Amino acid sequence: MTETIQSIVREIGRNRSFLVTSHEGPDGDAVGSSLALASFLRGIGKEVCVHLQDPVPELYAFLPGADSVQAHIPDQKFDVAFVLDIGELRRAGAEFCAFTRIGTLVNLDHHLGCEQFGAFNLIDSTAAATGVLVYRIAAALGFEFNFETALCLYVAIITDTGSFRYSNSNREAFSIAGQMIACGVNAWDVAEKLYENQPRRRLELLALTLPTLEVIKEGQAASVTVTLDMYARSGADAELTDGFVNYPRSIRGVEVAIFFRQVDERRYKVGFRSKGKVNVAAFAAGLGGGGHHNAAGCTVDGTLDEVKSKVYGLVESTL
Ligand SMILES: [Mn+2]
Repeated sequence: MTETIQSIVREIGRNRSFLVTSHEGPDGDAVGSSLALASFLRGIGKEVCVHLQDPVPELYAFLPGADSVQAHIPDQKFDVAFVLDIGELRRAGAEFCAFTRIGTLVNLDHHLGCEQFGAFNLIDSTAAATGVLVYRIAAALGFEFNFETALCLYVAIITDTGSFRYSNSNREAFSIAGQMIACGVNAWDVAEKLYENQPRRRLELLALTLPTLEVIKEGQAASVTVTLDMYARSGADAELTDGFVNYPRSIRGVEVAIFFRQVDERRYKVGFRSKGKVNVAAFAAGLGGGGHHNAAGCTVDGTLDEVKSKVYGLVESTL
């Protein structure tokens, strides 16, 4: 057990009330790791409040404890606050950042270069998900995982590893998933809830999006585009475009996929995905955004043609 985990275990042992939070626009790891930590802490008799500034996405509403997530922090003091999967503290939201009635701040994260804002910082970029760090803490305390905790941890790991396809799908991730299956988690039940449960309008939006495919730079880069007009025609919204960028990336020979998503008359969010050889964080940074080696994004103002020529220019001159 590392010294940091030992310190966190000690903090858990000698305190009673806990606040747990994660980032804006929570994904499967944010929700899963927060609820797993809450479930574990409640399981050992602690008082826990989970606060997320944005609502839990419909997709993760089946997770045990999802209905107890608070949009606002209750007016009380907490002995310990856990901040999960965040990269930088400001992503916890204005309400949490202004909240001062906290004894000890603990930071659990697997983002490379996460800020060390906690009294204790358990940061390990080799962990496939923040859920893995929650597992390590609970395991260090000898916690016997129940079905509820196991389901939350499994979802944290399966979503952050792209169903065990991404390069972070290491032995520890498979090992923990295997233990969670032994606790009663059913792989197909979870897959069905996460991936076989799409609203029809998502496919209708996808059907409008795929004809926008453009392949550039001798097949090394490809893009798709979603416009406000397509939302209106399909009845879908931006939340349902999650994963669309994987279609251009899936083409043989494509190293970089680009997703243009209109957010205003003359404003586009631009998402980049890499297969691994190209660092797309550099593209996003060149346009005022940021991100990781394989996933990054930025916002660019202009008409679609202007935005495309700016982005394509950068990609073509760099690739
Ligand atoms: Mn994560």
